[in-house]
Amino acid sequence: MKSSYMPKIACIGAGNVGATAAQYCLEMELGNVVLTDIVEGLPQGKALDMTEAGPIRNYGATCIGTNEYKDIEGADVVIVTAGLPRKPGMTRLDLLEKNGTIISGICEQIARYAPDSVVILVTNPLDVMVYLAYTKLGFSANRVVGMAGCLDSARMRSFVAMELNVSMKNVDTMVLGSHGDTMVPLPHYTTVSGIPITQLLSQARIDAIIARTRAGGGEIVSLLKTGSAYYAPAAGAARMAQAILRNERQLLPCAALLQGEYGLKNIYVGVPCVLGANGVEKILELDLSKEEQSALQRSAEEVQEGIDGLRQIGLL
Ligand code: A3D
Repeated sequence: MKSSYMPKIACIGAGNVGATAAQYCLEMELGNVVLTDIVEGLPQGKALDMTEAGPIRNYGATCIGTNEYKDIEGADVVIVTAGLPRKPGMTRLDLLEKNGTIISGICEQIARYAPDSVVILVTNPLDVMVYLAYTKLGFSANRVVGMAGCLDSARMRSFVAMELNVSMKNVDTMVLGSHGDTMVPLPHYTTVSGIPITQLLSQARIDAIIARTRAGGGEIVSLLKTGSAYYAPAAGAARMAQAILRNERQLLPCAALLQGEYGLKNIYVGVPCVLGANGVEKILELDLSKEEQSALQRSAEEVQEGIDGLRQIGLL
């Protein structure tokens, strides 16, 4: 990317997560934003509203809303949040079919109009949808990445900071695995200004933080009653976009394609990744305890079940 070049970010899905990600990208001055949705007027209205906030919030990038995929042409980063949440009465397979069909259609358009982009998937079930996107896009695996670990580790960081009454900025964590009940938070890689939390908190308090992190999405849903979290998920996606667009080589937990790392093959699951201009520049293999390694294995098995489900319904 040339240094004088204004990057282009396409946000596909102008719902809660997509529109909030667009807003963060504008506020962070990451580039010009194109907000896309199938609902007529929705992306146009939100984009105009965000444009009108620019003079007050002091950002100069443009934001346009559209129902036409041709407008994402040449995007450097594409953030995909289009999809449905699981509704009452819907099975996991129903959701796979609905969101899988949406993601497959969107990937065709991305491959056509933004063939050089790095794609950040957010749609659930995350690890399965990012694998589907990888197969449909035909991009190299480093350019297709899923956002979940940034969110899960940000939740854990917040809970540790609340527990110790310290700044969230001092807390670092690493959460591996799939986005869901089988995620693998790593307490011995969780520190406060370099001090492992195992020296600062009792095992019981650490266990409570891990349980709250695993249930983090559900906690927000039960408070909101309708809808699910979107500020922190959108912040995670924008953070990843920043690392890519500014070639920061930030070490962040992301869903990446594993080809033998952690003993896993041909599967997307959350692992520590160096994110830069080429997307996933490197996957780091951490030393895991026996329990953590088998927890990661269980997580991968859950993702594999989803991938098998996609095959069952003919989407793969
Ligand atoms: P919501 O506010 O309903 O927005 C989804 C948007 O997608 C709606 O505006 C739809 O009109 C739009 N849409 C549907 N089909 C298409 C299509 N073919 N092309 C373009 N747009 C389309 O949902 P949300 O923003 O709250 O959540 C979006 C997705 O992100 C869901 O699948 C969530 O489960 C998922 N999510 C994932 C995380 C992770 O951490 C992985 C966190 C939060 C939400």
